[in-house]
Amino acid sequence: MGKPYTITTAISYPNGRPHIGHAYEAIATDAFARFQRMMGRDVFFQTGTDEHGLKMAQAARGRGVEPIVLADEMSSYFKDMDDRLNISYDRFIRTSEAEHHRASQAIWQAMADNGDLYLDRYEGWYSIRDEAFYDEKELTEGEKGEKLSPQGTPVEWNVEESWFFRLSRYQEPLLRLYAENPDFIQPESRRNEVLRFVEGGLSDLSVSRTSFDWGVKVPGSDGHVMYVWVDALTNYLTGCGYPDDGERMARYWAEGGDITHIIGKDIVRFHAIYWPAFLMSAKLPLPRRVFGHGFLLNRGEKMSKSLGNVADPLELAERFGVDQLRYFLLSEVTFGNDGSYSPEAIVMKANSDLANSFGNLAQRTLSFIAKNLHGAMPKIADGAETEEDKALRDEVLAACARAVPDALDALAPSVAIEAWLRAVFACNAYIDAQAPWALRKTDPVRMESVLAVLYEAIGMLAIAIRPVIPASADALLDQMGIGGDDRTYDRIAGPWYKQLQEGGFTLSTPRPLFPRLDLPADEGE
Ligand code: ME8
Repeated sequence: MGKPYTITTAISYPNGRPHIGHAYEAIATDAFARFQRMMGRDVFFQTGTDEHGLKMAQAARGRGVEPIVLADEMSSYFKDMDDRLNISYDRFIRTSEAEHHRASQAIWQAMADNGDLYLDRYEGWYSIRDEAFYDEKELTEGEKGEKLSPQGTPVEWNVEESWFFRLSRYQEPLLRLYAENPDFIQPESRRNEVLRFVEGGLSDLSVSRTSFDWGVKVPGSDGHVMYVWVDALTNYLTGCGYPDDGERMARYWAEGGDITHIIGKDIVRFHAIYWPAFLMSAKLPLPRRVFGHGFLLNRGEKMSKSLGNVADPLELAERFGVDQLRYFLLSEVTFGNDGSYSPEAIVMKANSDLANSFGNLAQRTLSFIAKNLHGAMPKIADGAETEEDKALRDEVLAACARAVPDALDALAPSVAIEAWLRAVFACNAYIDAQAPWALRKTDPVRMESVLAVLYEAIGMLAIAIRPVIPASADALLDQMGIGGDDRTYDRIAGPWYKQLQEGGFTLSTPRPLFPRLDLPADEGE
């Protein structure tokens, strides 16, 4: 096994069904996890649901059920979504699990032992929708003069006895952390926001509630449940074996470990400020980086239940295909920026890049081989390789073995896909220029060389794009006879092609992978 690599999504509130924003985060994180596995890393990928807190308690009350009943039902939709979208998580965690309660109580105890928790009275503003406390100075005014959080959600005045975490103690250690690890918060814009916030001073944080009981019990303090974010953030440790499984912790949550949190931009404050402060207090290792991705907008507009424009990711996947949706989301949106989706945009992208460019390249090359060479692997005669052949091979190899992995390692999927697509275009230009169908009569030896160059290039392209469109890429690789062990970045250059030739592999008539998608005429009005 290679070096451990831990990667997580946020855990979602299962107070409703998953939306496309949840799918986006899961898909991006999945592509990174698959990529690292293909690099030989020992990957642990965790996702799940965040089931405690007032928001869940209220949603359950609204339906007249116990919170756990709502959580059981809704959490299963999130898991179904992940399974349907081919999300290769190693662990789907639910914060209502006993194991997670134990981890949360253990980190609480560790923070208490460090002298960072004290009992006091909380008076201040709280947003149930954000499950967040806000300072008076952060609030804005709504249209009717009501107070709103910086996220635009309603806030209420809250007074209760509460445990406090001495966050104020951590201003200097946090600023040092950011200074010493410039990549801790990404992208840059998010880092600047956090820096400004922390430089402005940190107040102690209320970390328990007494007005409801749907949460993790505070050890030794009857009537208190933990503030939902304390237990939610701890989910990352639970999955890594905290507090009992030292071996697992040493593997996936170690000092200097390669630990990445992928989250949305609205919850960067919790992950980049509270979370490292809790971990420092409990004397636990810190993650390596927190990436705050952008928001998905429906045709440029914020999604909301009241606007009725919240897209169901499963409906989109059903209609356009899982890999088409994955490809669209990862190529269309620069990771870190907001992005917009619409059925037309998905159809356009899937048709132009997958059906017309890559799919067509594979389909016409492979069916030509199946038909004209009876599926036998084409060969390049000794010394017959031309400058054009070499140039294409070099270009495709550079994209697939360097540009794509470099970009995926840097959490830049759209950059990876751009490099990949340029290599696909180069193959299409090559096939048009070499015109193997014309060579069939005039120069069959040269025709075989051209087909051999293309076969190898298509194989490399299929391997390189696996993290993004795993099912389609694997279906193509299956057809091409390229085995599982060869589907990694370090074996992209072979010797698989040579082995196929020597082993006498024969190609069957290929099945098309990417049907051209149509949009109903009345769509998008
Ligand atoms: O925040 N586009 O849960 P959540 C892209 N339970 N991403 C979006 C999005 C959109 N339109 N809307 C939401 C929570 N997200 C907490 C997390 S982690 C210890 C606890 C992202 O269900 C959002 O930014 O509201 C977050 O990363 C994830 O979806 C879950 O959001």
